[in-house]
Amino acid sequence: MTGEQTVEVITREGEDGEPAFIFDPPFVRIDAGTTVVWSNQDGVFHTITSTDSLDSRSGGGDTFDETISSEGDTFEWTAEEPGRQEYYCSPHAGFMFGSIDIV
Ligand SMILES: [Cu+2]
Repeated sequence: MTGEQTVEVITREGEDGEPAFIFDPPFVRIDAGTTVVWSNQDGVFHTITSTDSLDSRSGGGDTFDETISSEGDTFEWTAEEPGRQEYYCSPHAGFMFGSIDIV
């Protein structure tokens, strides 16, 4: 998804063997300077909490830690530096997470 000004990631309920809730798409590759817009589309309370490693999906939040609790809520974050930013949803940390590759 490089070459875009903004990229949208939605929250939705899982289907067909997916976890109960997911970020869709869970993994994106974008350019530095692109804005990621998370959009709550299932009306379930979610957070978008940054983490240094998806292996430890607790704590974190150093880069961002936002709540999108209702349908239509959004959170925008602009990727400034190349690298990887991983994140998860705090109440659904066991299965709801994503990763942004910034090139
Ligand atoms: Cu969640």
